[in-house]
Amino acid sequence: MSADDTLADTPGSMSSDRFVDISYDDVIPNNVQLSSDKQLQRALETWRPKYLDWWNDMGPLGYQQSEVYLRTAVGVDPAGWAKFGYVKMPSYRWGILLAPKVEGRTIPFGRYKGEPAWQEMPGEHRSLLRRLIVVQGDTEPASVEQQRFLGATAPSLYDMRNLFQVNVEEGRHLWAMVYLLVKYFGKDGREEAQALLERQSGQINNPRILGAFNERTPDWLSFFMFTFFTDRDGKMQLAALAESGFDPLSRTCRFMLTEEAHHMFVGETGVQRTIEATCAAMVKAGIKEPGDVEAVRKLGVVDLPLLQRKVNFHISVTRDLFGSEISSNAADAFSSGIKGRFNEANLKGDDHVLQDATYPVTRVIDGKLVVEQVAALRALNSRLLDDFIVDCQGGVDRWNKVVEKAGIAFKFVQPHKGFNRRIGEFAGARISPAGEVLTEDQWNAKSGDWLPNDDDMRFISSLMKPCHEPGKYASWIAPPRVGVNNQLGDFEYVKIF
Ligand code: BYC
Repeated sequence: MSADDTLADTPGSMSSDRFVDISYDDVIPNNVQLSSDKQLQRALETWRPKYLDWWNDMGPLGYQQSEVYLRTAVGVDPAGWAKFGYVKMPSYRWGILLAPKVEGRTIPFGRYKGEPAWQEMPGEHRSLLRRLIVVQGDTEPASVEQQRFLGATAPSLYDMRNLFQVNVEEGRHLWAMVYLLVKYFGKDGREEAQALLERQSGQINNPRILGAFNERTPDWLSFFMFTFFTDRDGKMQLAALAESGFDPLSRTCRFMLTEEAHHMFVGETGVQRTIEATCAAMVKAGIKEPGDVEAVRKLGVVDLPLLQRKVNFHISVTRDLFGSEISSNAADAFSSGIKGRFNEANLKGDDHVLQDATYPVTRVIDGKLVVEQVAALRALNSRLLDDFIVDCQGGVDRWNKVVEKAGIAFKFVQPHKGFNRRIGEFAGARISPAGEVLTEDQWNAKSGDWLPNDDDMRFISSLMKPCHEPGKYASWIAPPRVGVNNQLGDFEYVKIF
């Protein structure tokens, strides 16, 4: 079936951005008038089979013929944008959905502030826009590749379903960026769309663009940490791009944020349920001391200090994704009206142009941490990183409540911003989680206490035994409080064939 056949107007449908002119049975749910856009159809007809090949080769290993209880985005009406039902993943209906157009929207920042948002490509900013869309697009398939092997060790069918939900939605986010590339960037857009399927996470010759997306996600704890921290970078970056003066990018990112929330939920509750299982096992065995690692591990749960080391690793790798704290790229993107700050349009108390403003940035100068006032335009990555750190804290506080309730004396903390960084102001410096600048020898003597070591990874790996019986959970993780779409405890989220 061609996109043309499948996307013909459906009887009774309404033709507007809000009410999508497709039925649930269509292959590509969309609100971009795909059925009447021959050029877009042609581009997608070429790209889609290659995408499906990529999904089969690099997407979840196994389970492709299983029936998975998935949500599919079918429209953009907040009251009913998604449908739940059993789907075989290769038949998932990856769609192109943009948040409804806001009539009269103006560019909220930069030198074009107050001018009407661009509905067409602003020619002079084409290459900057293309670069940002490509970087964003590259992360989406990368994360699917990183998570490819996890199905086999899922701690429950509920978790397995959540993994696959995240995977198909990252696939949809790739579609979202590919839509922008092929619709607005002509031949080079089509080439970039192809290249997004060719780079591979962790590959030496043609790796993914950003560092964190070439790391391994070898176990479920890494998956939960990734979806809590790294997907939250996704939230922050998408929110900054959602402010863009290029309206199609803004609308695309706004809708992606709807799905992103679930990914962070999977991460936050995944870590929380791990902590719950640990605390419950410790209380039951009468272990009060979180540092009694051997005794805790014998219970088949993850000790809290190891969880802190996982936090330290994932948060530091994710902080690198914000780029250099001081960046002329970020200044250009802002001044050009392409990428704003988090929550830009609602920020009070400045002119949204930032010509004369400054922002405090922590730097390493002569072996010391010094806070310097830097031109705010050049410090935008630093500011977004600070917003990210604040955003993370809510989840960390909720994790701590679980530990506190169990009466165990332990507190999760975010390490210092400069800890274990490879990009930006702190790259090359050795900084402890508490924020002391260290010598290389001091770092080498202590880093095994701060980052997961080989022994930790072996232990985590030993816990990764599949638990695929409906309603049952692996020893190291507690059941969720509520089922997906309010399903009951023994619901068969994945029918494995
Ligand atoms: N690794 O001035 P600089 C998500 C490069 S996650 C490798 O420091 P800039 C998701 C940089 O590209 C969100 N390279 O920083 C989450 C540049 O290279 P070029 C993804 C890095 O440009 C989970 C050079 O260093 N979206 O959605 O101001 C699952 C100098 O750059 C890294 C975005 O990131 C790194 N960590 O900002 C699924 C939004 N950091 O251009 C999905 C779009 C920097 O000189 N991207 N470099 O060759 C951007 O806004 C910016 O590209 C960055 C960097 C924030 C990434």
